[in-house]
Amino acid sequence: MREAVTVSQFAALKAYADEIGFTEVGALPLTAPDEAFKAFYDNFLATGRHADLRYLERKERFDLLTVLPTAQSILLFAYPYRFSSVEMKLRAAPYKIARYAWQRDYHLLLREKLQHIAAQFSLVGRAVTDSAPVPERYWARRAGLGKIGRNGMLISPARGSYFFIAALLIENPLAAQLRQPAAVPASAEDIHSLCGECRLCVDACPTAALTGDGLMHVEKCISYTTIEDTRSASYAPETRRHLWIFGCDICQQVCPYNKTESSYAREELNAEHTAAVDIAAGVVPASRAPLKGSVFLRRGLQKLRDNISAVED
Ligand code: B12
Ligand code: SF4
Ligand code: SF4
Repeated sequence: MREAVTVSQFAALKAYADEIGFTEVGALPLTAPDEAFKAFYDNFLATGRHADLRYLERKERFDLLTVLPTAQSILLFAYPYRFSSVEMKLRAAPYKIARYAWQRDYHLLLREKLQHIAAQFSLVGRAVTDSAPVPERYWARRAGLGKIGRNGMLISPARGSYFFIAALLIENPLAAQLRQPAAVPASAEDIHSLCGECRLCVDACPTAALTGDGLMHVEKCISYTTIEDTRSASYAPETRRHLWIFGCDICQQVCPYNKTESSYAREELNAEHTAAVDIAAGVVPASRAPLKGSVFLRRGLQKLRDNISAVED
């Protein structure tokens, strides 16, 4: 049995995490997701909302032990990625690239950071950020990192939604004082308390992808079309003028929770990748080499070219 994470160790871990850019940290003993979530998720799949994202059908997503069979606990982290320097470039760019894509690939960046944290506090485990079958918003919400908004984003009432979620599954148990009872109110309550009557995101979505209940029709979302869909993007004329060629931030841009100073990350933590600057200018490199270390690499050059053509047609 590994040593338990104590209250003082967790406080020190949070302080260290803050130094390296994480704004929130939550901890949960390993447990199964509640039945309400499972039913919700099954319905999401049964109604075909997930388009052709077949990996979302993997039922291991309900069982964290498939990710780390010896796990005892899960630590959840929020890592903000909105930088004022990028805001300026994005405003001036002829083609729009989602904010998250302007920096080093977050899979690499955050895995390194979580490994640092694990090493610093002698924790044994596995770092995950969209790299294993884990429903991250669900666990992060349950760990208290935010609430689910009408746009489906996990939103911190204090800091908005421009943050990644990362998880560290660990073999270490949590001290009794850290084993807070996990209250899991229905996500509909989140929208009620967070959004109230606001529907700005739903009204702003150019493809009517959002259904107003925190869910979306994935195949309609520009983020899906420009990143995940293996076919060439084809846009309706009214959508083209928005010029998003890689991801989409419209339903976050309009959200009042992202209108505050505290939705920005500390500028010194910006790990900007130069590929974004060129692509946002409409220049796709001739080879894959300049994309190394960026989120564009996995999508390939042809997909980028196709996305640019799709908004120009
Ligand atoms: C597939 C995927 C996509 C797909 C589909 C998105 C979707 N809404 O399902 C596409 C390509 C469209 C996409 C787009 C984006 N994505 Co994405 N995506 C994922 C991925 C890999 C899986 C999501 C998933 O499981 N979807 C299935 C649905 C059912 O689950 P969900 O929307 O994630 O969460 C719902 C449930 O958790 C539910 N819920 C939560 N708690 C509870 C409790 C109960 C009781 C119940 C009933 C329900 C419930 O509420 C949520 C909203 O409905 C995750 C990473 C991961 N491994 O989780 C990232 C992730 C969700 N994406 C992320 C980001 C940043 C984006 C974009 C902003 C990127 C961009 N700028 O283009 C957009 C945002 C679009 C939007 N409005 O959601 C972040 C979100 C961070 C945050 N603060 O919420 C994640 C977590 C990646 C990460 N590690 O940071 N994404
Ligand atoms: S990311 Fe863009 S297309 Fe997708 S739901 Fe939000 S506003 Fe609509
Ligand atoms: S824009 Fe309004 S409705 Fe949409 S998530 Fe933000 S507060 Fe909620």
